Parts: sequence; C-alpha cells; structure tokens
Amino acid sequence: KILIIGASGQIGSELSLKLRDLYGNDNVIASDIKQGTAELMNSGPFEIADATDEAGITAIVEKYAITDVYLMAAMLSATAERIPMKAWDLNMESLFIILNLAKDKKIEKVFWPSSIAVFGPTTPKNNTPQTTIMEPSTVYGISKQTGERWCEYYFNQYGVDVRSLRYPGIISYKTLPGGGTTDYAIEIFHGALKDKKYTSFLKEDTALPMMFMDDAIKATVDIMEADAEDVRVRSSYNLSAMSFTPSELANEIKKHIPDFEIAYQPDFRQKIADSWPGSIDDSTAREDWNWSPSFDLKGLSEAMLEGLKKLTTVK
Ligand code: VAH
Repeated sequence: KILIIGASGQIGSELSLKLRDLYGNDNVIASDIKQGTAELMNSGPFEIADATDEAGITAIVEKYAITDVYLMAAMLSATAERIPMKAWDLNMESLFIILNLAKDKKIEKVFWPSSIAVFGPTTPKNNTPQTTIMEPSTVYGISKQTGERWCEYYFNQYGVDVRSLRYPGIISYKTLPGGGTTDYAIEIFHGALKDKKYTSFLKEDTALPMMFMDDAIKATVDIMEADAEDVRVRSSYNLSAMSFTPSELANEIKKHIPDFEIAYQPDFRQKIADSWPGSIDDSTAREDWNWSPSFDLKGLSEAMLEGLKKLTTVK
C-alpha cells in the first residue's frame, strides 16, 4: 500500500492520480493538511494529516499497512524566504518522521523530492554536474541539501531504501501555483488565456531548468520501480528536460496567441532565480535507470494551453 503525504500539492495531486491508475485506487492513500482537487478526493482514500505530526502519520501507516511513502509536502522557495523557521520545520521534521519509520522497518521504501535549489551562486551554472559545489543561498535550498545528506546517511547506516530526484521547475495546469520561483512559467499561461498579457516577476533572460508535470511524474515512477542496485545515487539525482527564459517562453506562446504581450517587473524572486543553475546535466539518471523526458518547450506549451482551455470550459 502506498501513502502520499502532501497529496493536495502541485506534484502530489497529479502523482496520486497516476499511482492510482497504476496500482489501483484503494492501494493509494492520499493525505494532506487540507483537501485537494475534486478529482483527487473522488478517486480513493484520503486522510487529513499534518506531515510534521509523527503520531498522526504513524497511525495512518499502521491503519493501512503502508509499505511505500512518497513525501511530497514542503514549503517552496519563495514562501520559505518569508517564514524560514516554519519552512525548515516542515521540510525537515516531515523527512525525519518518514526516514525513522523506514529505519524501524515500519515501511519499506521512500520517495523524497529534492530540487535544483540545492545549487547556489558558486555552482557551475551551465550543464550543472551531478556532483559539484553546492552552497545554496535560500532556506528552501538549504533544507533540500540537508535532506539529501540525511537520505544518504540513512541508506548507508540503516539500509533505508530512500530514492530522490532534484526536480527542476515543474510546470502544470491542474493546480494553481504555490509559492515557487519558477511558477511564473505557470502563471504566464493563465495570463495569456485570460488577458493575452502577463507581467513576469523574473527578468527576460533568466534561464532556468524546467519540466512538464507528466515528465516529473514519469521520472518519479521510473526511479521507484527501478531495481534497488541500479539506484546508485542515494542523495538525489539531477533531473531535467529543458531550460528556457521568460522571453523564450513568451515567444513560444505567441505562436498560439499572436497578440500575447509580456512585461517584466523583477521582484525578490529574481535573487532566488539568479542563485540557481541555468541548465542541468542529468546524464547519471539516464545511465543508472534509463531516464528520458518526453516534453520539450513546444510540447509543454501545447499541453499547458490545451489543458487550461479544457479546465476553464469544463467549469
Ligand atoms: C520553486 N518550483 O520554485 C520550486 C522548485 C526549482 C524550483 O524547487 O521553489
């Protein structure tokens, strides 16, 4: 049985649906501190739970005889800068609860997401290697770097089968953006369809590693289904599909909406974005467990516009 913590979030909500498709609705228990989309709530078991509540999480694990946990709850980069201690507590306490459940053999396997936010201003910016200088300058990045070290420690010391991916910016349409610095690349599609215009909070030439949600879900399923001995990296794998700047994304949208207009008003999130790599080398993931993305910038833009149009007409 599978438990997803943070199932109402951007990745959690789509991951829950995919895992229910793959393994059966009643074998995938979704949990979060708040309810999720109707699609999520109507497709299988849901438990309200606080990811930092050890007793509550342990009770759910025992109630359903959970074997695999996907810990998708976290506070993202922009929000974390505003409430650092709350972000640290949520991002770290939730991880320790799950790692200790695995150490105590109450669960067998863990997925925990890291992020390209583990890299900082001193990291080589282009085609950032799997192993390199990591001096993250954001609370979110520090929590993800620390989390990676603990995951590797629990694997080496206690044999905990925890697997992790350094997600790039993930672009999707089924939930509203939630406090991420890369979320301009989601908001822009809403603006394009609604008002034919968008004001970007990042500068036009800010290149960031990005991925369409379906590829992020595919990578998550692939690494969790890989043979344990193929998962050689037990901190976290670099992962990517593309890199683009706000102006490149705007030009792609203009192919569909010719009179779309973009403006630029960088805010505090520019500093966060400037500390991250422009592009990622994910060759280790490709070598170890056969990773390969399916969506490029063209495919992402088509999928986002199609998906949002379907959602709005449905309403
Ligand atoms: C954020 N979407 O912007 C997340 C992600 C690499 C970016 O970690 O905080």
